[in-house]
Amino acid sequence: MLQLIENAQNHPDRTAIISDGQEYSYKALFSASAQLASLLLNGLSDLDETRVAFMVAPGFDYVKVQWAIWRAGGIAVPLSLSNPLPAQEYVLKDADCSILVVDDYYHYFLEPIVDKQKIRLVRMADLVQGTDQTPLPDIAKTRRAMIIYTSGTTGQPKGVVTTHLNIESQISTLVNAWAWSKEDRILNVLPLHHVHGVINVLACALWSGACCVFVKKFEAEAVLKLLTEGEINLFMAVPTIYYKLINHWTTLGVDEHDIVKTALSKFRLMVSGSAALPVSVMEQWESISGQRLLERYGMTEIGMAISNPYKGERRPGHIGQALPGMQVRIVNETNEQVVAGESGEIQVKGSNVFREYWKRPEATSEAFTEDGWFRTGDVAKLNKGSYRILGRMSVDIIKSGGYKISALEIEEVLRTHPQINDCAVVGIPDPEWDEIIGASLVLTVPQAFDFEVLKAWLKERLPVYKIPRKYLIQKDLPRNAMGKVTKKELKAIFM
Ligand code: MLC
Ligand code: AMP
Repeated sequence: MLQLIENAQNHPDRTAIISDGQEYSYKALFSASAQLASLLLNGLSDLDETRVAFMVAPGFDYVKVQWAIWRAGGIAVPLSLSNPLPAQEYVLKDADCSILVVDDYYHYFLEPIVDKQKIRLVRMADLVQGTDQTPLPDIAKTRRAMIIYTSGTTGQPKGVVTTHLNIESQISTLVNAWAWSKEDRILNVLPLHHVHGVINVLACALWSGACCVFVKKFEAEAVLKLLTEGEINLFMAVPTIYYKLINHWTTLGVDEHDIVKTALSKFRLMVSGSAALPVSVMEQWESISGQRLLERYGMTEIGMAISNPYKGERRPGHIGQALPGMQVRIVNETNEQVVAGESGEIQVKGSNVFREYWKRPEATSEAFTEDGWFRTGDVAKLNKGSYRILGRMSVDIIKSGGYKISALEIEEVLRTHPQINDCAVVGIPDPEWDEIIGASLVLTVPQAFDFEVLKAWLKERLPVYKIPRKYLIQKDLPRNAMGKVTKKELKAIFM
């Protein structure tokens, strides 16, 4: 049996999940996921890596579905809750999903594309109490477990495939490094189609016998209130979330400031990651909460690779040291390891590292060096024993609100607009979002252009966080002698 699920049997009566004001024990999760696994199997003995997509709100049902897919031998493909229909359709097709599990709310949203996909639809409402439970297959840990879609330097997102072994390794690395225990209680405010929410928060909690408390959506006031109630002792988020919490804190009175500080200073640990933590945010949060944030570095393809220490110096502006079991090196353009203090690409090796990009053998082989190091595309240097991120190799990768976004993907969509002749998209530094998206447009008839109409048009094609926030109307895009758009120059114009 998979270790994560076997662990649940060690503490059947402990609370695994709190969602919608209800508490669910490990025993309940174990038996509900077995029932749903039987339903997914539908008479088969093993799903044999069938891709099972699911669009289910954060909470007990989400975890039940994830465990059921794994226990039935399928590959879990969590869908984003903020993608518009074309983006959902792309994932369902690209991953060749044959089963789609939905809760009632998302069923109506996905209905228009379900028929087209010829996919077996399983509604949470189909799972009535008392469904017969059939024997579940033994799952070899080398089998594929999950596909998470992430943007890269290609136009369309790629499916990152991890095996059960990868996932177990990603979880146990963090459980040990950050001293997780069954006494922990974490608040999960992150989306559950990315490793930060799925692995670092949810899976680490359940592996440890701890409790994961869900909110449906991040909202600064409600989250700060929950954090100060005294029940939760762990929190992990992207820098934008800490920024928004700080902003909300500034609207509170002195008495409330005292309550916040007293409650938050009791937390065992607070972590920031998925994007660079500005030193100003780290310092402000420390003065508000008494918590020195632990910053760590990771990626969908590798889980977490580098972290500041749980005990020891958490250095502002730095991501720390290689996590146990992970090998990290910095290389120059010719792929030679540089000496400490020199900058270059971060490359990593270890059992955390993913298996492949789904159905993209070329992209997979390009992502690794000949001797098996994964090329992260991030630039860093080792500074007095701690890694410091300096930027990214590609200007076409944007990070906004902790989401990785491909400039090329947005350009491809913009170019299909009838009034846009040409365009270029760049990330513009921003204190709240890390970067915001800027689009430079060459229009057919500039006078008659309406941005509100464009925004509505984009909303049907892209999730809200991929929609450009700033626009430039230009006669032509800045180009070098070879005719290539000079994005650094464009960025400077925006800034
Ligand atoms: C939303 N808005 C943005 C935006 N996203 N504005 C600029 N840039 C963006 N990226 C605007 C909306 O248009 C809206 O504006 C307002 O903000 C509220 O929108 P929302 O959709 O309600 O946003 P919100 O829920 O507040 O989103 C903020 C967030 C979210 C930080 C909670 O972005 C988030 O959950 N980020 C986490 C992503 C994550 O988990 N990444 C990890 C990837 S794994 P208006 O005008 O309409 O009000 C990884 C590996 C690792 O990176 O190391 O962990
Ligand atoms: P994703 O593909 O969504 O998993 O995003 C991974 C990327 O997030 C990495 O390649 C980095 O660029 C970025 N990232 C993650 N953690 C940090 C951090 N602590 N500091 C700077 N960038 C980070």
